[in-house]
Amino acid sequence: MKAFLKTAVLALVLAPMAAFANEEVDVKITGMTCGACSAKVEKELKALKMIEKDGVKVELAGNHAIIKVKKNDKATQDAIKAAVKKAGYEVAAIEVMKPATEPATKTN
Ligand SMILES: [Cu+2]
Repeated sequence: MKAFLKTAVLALVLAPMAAFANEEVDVKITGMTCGACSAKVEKELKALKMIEKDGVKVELAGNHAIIKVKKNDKATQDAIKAAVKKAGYEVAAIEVMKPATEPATKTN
C-alpha cells in the first residue's frame, strides 16, 4: 500500500512537468527571401535560453521555423517574436505542434 501511494504521488508530481518539457512550436515567419535571411533568424533564435541546443530548424521555403522549447508559455512566445523581429522579420503565427508520439496530421 505504501509503495503504491509513493508511485501515485510521484506520478502526480511528474505529470505536469512532462507536459511542458521540450514542446515543439511551429513559427510562421514573413519576409525571408534567401539563405542569409534564414541564417539570421536561426542565429537570433539559437541565442534564446529557453530553446534547446540544436533545437532550431529554419525552413526558408516553408517560411517557418520548427523550434524545440524547454518551456512553452507566453513569455517564451514573446521572446521568439522579439528574436525574429531583431533579425529583421515578422512572426505571423506560433502554433504548438503535437507531441512526437502522436502522428502529425498537418498537411501544408
Ligand atoms: Cu535574404
